[in-house]
Amino acid sequence: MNKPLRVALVGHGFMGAAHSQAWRVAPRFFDLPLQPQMELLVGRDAERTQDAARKWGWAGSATGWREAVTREDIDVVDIVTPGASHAEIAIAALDAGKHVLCEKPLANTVEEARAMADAAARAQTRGVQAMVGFTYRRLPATTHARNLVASGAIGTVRQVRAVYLQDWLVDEDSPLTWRLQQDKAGSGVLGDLGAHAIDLAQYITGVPLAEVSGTLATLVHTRPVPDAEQRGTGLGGGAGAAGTRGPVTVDDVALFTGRFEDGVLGSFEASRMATGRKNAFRLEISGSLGAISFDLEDLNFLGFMDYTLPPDRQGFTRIMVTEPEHPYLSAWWPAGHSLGYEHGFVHQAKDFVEAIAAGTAPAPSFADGLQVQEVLDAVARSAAKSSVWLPVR
Ligand code: SOE
Repeated sequence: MNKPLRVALVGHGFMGAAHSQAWRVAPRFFDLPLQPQMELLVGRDAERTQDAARKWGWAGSATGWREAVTREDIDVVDIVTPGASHAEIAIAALDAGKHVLCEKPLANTVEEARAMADAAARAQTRGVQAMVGFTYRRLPATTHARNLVASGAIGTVRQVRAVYLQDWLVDEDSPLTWRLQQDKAGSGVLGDLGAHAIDLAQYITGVPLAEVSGTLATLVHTRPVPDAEQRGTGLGGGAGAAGTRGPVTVDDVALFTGRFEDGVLGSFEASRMATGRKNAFRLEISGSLGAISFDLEDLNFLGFMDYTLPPDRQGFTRIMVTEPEHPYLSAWWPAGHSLGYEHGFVHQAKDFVEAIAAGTAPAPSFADGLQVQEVLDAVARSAAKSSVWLPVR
């Protein structure tokens, strides 16, 4: 039996379920160098946290995150709370010598993200690791896309198009959850879905964004305040308290263009108002020798176009990314059998455990998370200036 790696998870909403499943499943499918043990689940409400702990298989539960940070028998603190508490918990955990996995976006502000990256750098010198949860990097198709681009399969990257669309805010009476409150979530769709688009575009191209020009819109300005009992994902659904509406303080739609460090332009669109689009994250990268396209709603496939073929044979092919030769897949089902959304989280847990065991810095690091935060902040600052808007007449 490998040495145990004792995990505490802080938060038990939607991401709590995804991370719990990942910690449970990762050691069952992958031969890990350390054995994750699900020790402690932390939430605010004792009864609900206990119920969640029982349901997902955590050994114990607690109502204060400090228990996770101070307990000697905890090695990893996994943070899946709303962004407002990431910095405080992560810095305390790193300073206490715990490895930290933190959900995206890393923080609500650049200042918080910088303090977290500094704490992670300090911790690294003591062999303590920190990683931010940009989970979509860990899907076989996106990792394969990155490998293809790095191998030169599409030549020199010439253009990037990233679109991440959901529609759960189309209903004007969708409740005012934490995701719609700036003090809890930092920003709206920009930080929630835009952060994924930024990270994945930079990850697959291997080139950071250098400058951006953006615009944001809030289209429904008040929403029903949920009653205190409302639980769940923060994604709407469920009733708000009858009659009482409160202000939405974040963006519903975010659009921006970006210039990568090599001069390539990218267009980015993130929306919670895209009627009919449920979790439509599409990324297309055009190169001098070909192109790739990824679609989260069709995640077992990767679009690949070989521009070196004779014109009569050109076109996007759908690579079925389900073979043991593809990233992560040899641990799963026989060839041709597909994976889903949750597998990204399992692969994330696996990669994190391996980095901890090897004593190597995992990616995406908190420094990478800080850089994404800087891009988000630059988009918001650009949007606030509105300086590029010219009247048509
Ligand atoms: C909600 O918009 C959300 O759950 C995001 O917070 C996640 O990061 C994304 O994976 C799916 O959508």
